[in-house]
Amino acid sequence: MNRLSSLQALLEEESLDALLLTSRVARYYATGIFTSAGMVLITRQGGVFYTDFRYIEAARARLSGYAVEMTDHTHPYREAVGKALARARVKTLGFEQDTMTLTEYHALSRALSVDFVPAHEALHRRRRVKDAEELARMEEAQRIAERGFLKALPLIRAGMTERALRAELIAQLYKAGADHLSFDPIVVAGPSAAQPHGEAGDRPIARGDFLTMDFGVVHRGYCSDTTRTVAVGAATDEMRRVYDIVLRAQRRGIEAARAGVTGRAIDAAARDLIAEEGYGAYFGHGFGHCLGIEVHEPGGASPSEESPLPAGVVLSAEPGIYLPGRFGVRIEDVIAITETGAHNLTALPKDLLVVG
Ligand SMILES: [Mn+2]
Repeated sequence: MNRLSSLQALLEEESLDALLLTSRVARYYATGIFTSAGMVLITRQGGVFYTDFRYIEAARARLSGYAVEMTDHTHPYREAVGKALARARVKTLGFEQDTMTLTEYHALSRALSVDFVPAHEALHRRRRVKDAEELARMEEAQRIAERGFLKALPLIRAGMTERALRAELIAQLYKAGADHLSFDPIVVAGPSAAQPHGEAGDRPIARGDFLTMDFGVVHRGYCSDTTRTVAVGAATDEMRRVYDIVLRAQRRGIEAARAGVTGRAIDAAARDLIAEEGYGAYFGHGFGHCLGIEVHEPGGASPSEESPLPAGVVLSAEPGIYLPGRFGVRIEDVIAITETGAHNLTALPKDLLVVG
């Protein structure tokens, strides 16, 4: 995927002469290749990919549309970019202020005689709208994660530790075709499941526990993210009631999602239902976050998201109820906003499953 012309359009919209991409993620977004080092400069005239000896062959072979320039000790990034900026008579340079270190910023701003303009938000507004290729990769990532999860499910036994189950789940995710994991899976049971992002520990999973598994894979550069809570052996009426509330809240939020609706409204649809059922104090995080090349990208559905979402935004739908010291439930799908509603990229069933 090559987004040179799309990023040149961003220059136009933001009244920038050029854009300097320094983060690994933004370089990938611009060029479709991952490198551990490099910079991408976008000007109105074209794009240049700067990298070092380790990546130069791959970059020359695989990058179309961009000029490729090698940097080294005698021709460092700052000098190479500086020359290009002078040639293109750049006055305003957009940069990624949220990921650049202060050291890098000081070095660049001393070396380059341009105005540095924060461009992180504009870049993210563009990145959050996914094209058909990105949506296809994300849907395939969900499928891979689901296949792995379904292979791990029958391995769950009362008496095994959260840590042991996490190891099985990781193995199954890779066997199902994951390139990488979006994050180390969260596997928490019983009272630990009341901590939304608890760490898998050495406590054995017990009969009667709720068990929450939050997992994701990376497929061709794009992340999946899924959470399911299952009951081990048995579930009390209260557990079933709480599960049902979370599931209805999730469906309510997804039903509220469509282009033009704010993240706040989507969140509120789910949050209000949970509050009406008396558990408002136990849903302490947002309904969902954007994701794509990164598993957490800026924006999503939470009380602070007050601008309307455009079609193509992909976000998680993951309400939860967490009762401290007792149990927790979270159900997470990933949805893509469309003009008329939301397309659910997740195909896993959501009815309460009793396993083990
Ligand atoms: Mn998530």
